[in-house]
Amino acid sequence: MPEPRIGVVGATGAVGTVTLECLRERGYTDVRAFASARSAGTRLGDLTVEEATPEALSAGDLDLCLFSVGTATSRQLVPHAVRGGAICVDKSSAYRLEPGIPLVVPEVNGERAREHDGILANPNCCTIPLTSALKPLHDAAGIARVRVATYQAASGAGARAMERLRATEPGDADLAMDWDYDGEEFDEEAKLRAETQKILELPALPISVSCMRVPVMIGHAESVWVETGEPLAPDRARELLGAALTLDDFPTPGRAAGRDDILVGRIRRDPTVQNGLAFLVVCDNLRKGAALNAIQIAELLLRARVTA
Ligand code: NAP
Ligand code: 2RA
Repeated sequence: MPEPRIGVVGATGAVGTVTLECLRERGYTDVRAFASARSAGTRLGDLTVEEATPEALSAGDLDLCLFSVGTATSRQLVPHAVRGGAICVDKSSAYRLEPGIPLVVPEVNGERAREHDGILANPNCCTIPLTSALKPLHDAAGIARVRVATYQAASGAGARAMERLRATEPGDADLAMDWDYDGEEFDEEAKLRAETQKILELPALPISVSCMRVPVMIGHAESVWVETGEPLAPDRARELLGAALTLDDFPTPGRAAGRDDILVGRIRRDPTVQNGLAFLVVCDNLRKGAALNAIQIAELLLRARVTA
């Protein structure tokens, strides 16, 4: 198969720079970097950043576009890249809940990727580890209810937020809730619930979410409480979770940062409910939470092209 011609749109951002790194690590060489007019002409290693205009993206010389720009910019630019013939994997929330657009975690619902019509959506960086942990538990015992508390790193809010954290004195660091608030919940909480329901194909699954930004550079952690339909012993849950994720007694963002796998630990009974389990999942939000998952989605399609 010829080397895919890949455009990374949002290449100067927190996710975009890691996307370029992951592509390099995986041996892709025909890669172009796109960002706004502000960054056009700047250098990223041996790449010169191009402006992501409708004309450039629709020119017909890209097979795959990996978008990590804001939601409004994705809505504006993705259709042009599709028109030019590229398959687009979008990491914003623009398309995630649109009917007919696959929202994919390869290890959870990779088979859905083939149903695309040019656009595939990459889930929120908390949804990817959460669904990766819930899927094997659901397959074994059925999931009846989920409660989640997140501890999300500054890099989840982008490159500028990382700079702000670097400039913060340790004694001044604080928790934050920097998402849109509707008076009851943050949009981040609604996204995590709705995306999880879509990926697991459990639209009525009760999920209660509470999100928090913590002064950590990389790595989102989530405390998860699950009620299963059938009893599931913690030892059996550990076997199931260990087969899908990486067991770690006390996973932390520091231990997950820079890794491609999802860590899971503190697996125990939740004695406050019937059939209750509690555990902690942690992953690098820029890698498996964003850049890497999107590349893995694309690889499902590239592989399918080779075997077709
Ligand atoms: P970021 O660090 O702020 O980067 C934003 C990128 O978008 C920059 O490269 C920026 O280019 C580019 N951009 C902005 N306006 C543009 C325009 N009009 N045309 C072309 N490019 C434009 O943000 P990020 O954290 O990488 O997040 C990017 C997207 O991924 C967001 O939708 C976010 O929700 C999603 N996401 C992020 C994470 C995470 O952990 N950070 C995880 C999952 C999903 P300039 O440098 O030229 O401004
Ligand atoms: C966050 N989930 O951490 C988002 C990524 N943009 O805020």
